[in-house]
Amino acid sequence: MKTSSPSAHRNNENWSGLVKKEHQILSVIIASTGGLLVLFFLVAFTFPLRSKLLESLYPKQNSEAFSDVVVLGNTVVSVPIELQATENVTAIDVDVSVAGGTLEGLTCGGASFENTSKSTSSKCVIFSPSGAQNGVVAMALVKSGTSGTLAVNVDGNLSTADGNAPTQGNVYGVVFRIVQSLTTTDKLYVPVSFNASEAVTAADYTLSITGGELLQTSCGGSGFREILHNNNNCVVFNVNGVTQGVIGSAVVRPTTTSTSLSVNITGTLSTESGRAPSTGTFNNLTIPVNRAASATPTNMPSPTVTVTPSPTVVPTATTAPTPSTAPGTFGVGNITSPTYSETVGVQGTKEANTSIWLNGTQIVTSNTSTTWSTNVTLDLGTNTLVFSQHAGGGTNRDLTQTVDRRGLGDINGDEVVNVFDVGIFAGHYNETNVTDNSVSEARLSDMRKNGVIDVFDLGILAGRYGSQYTYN
Ligand SMILES: [Ca+2]
Repeated sequence: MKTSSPSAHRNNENWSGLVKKEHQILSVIIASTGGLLVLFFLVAFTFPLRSKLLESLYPKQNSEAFSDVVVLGNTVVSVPIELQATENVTAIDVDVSVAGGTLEGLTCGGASFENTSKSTSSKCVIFSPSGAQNGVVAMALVKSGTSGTLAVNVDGNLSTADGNAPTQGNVYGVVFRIVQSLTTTDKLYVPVSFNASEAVTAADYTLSITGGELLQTSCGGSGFREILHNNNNCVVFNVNGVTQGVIGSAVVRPTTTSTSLSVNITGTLSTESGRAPSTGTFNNLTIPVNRAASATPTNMPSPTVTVTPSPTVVPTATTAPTPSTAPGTFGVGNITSPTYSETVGVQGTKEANTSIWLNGTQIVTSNTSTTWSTNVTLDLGTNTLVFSQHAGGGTNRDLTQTVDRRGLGDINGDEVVNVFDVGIFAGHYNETNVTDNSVSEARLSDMRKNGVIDVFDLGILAGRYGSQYTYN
């Protein structure tokens, strides 16, 4: 028999409401792809609310006034596709085309937007159960040509939860001028990439620049989606895992006196097993600066686009143990370990007219029943539970169980929620039918304990990222 606390019931009700909403959104998507396009209103040319800062760095596609952000010719970069809207957008279809280069790949979804289908290599249908007004919703992997401009053009249909388009909103690509060498007046768009000997499912990296300054960063690409983004630090994950890829981008500018600009990438790569690949490196870049064409650059503040993680819910857990011995003899049901649960229900069997004790404290007074149950509160770390059956004055028997309780998000149990936990999580992302009998990595990735490892669990993991715990 399962037991749960009142707070767990409330949480379950909240989540079931969200899941219903998610189903409604999916229904809208299905209806629209079935031809009821009235549900989506084309807003691709609706004038956007877009910050001056982003406008200056990333002018919208088809603009006559091209940005002075440049990209080196014959270079593969990962380009963010951004949402800007006046209302919460819950569903988007995105159609990407490239001029002046080639589209090499498309990663659908951002931290708050989930990919639901990708009909072709250039299209995404994505949704956000909670809705969002802005953020990166996809990353295009593009290779620049040799001259002219590289334009990542995006057509998007946006829908709010009621099935209507937002009053104002759009999704944006980027236009770059292609250069062959860097001058001190250029703001250069550079890729962040890695190579590894094994499939990498998560990366946590930080950029630093020598001979120049960092103006802006984007996280994701090559199937990697942003999970966290703080200034020059990115945490990204890829459910499939790849041995190499472009997982982020940066806009950099050389100083007026520099003869070369270096992009230094430090961080950690993780595989699905929650450890680093045997060999894996980020690809640092050093780019010569052509001083002949230098001029005084204008000051440019550095904006960041941050995707807000979804809500955090602490699961209250229950276990439904099966008594290990037949009624009439003393037994303790198995307790799932490791667990995040602070309180677990324990059931067992006993002889009639006996009491049950836990670690020297009586938890069930002597009675005629041949079964018993109790709730046990766990400390973080290792809990040694010694259950005893007492008959009269003596102790009949001791049964010991060891239960490992971990802090939420610390899947591998090393007292910190970091990229190695994300790596394990990514390896189990989208799994269904997760139960107490599943492997512990899957059980601990299902932080809501609803049998499905999905974007809500990702939101919890993002909310706990960087947390440190102390285990006994
Ligand atoms: Ca950990």
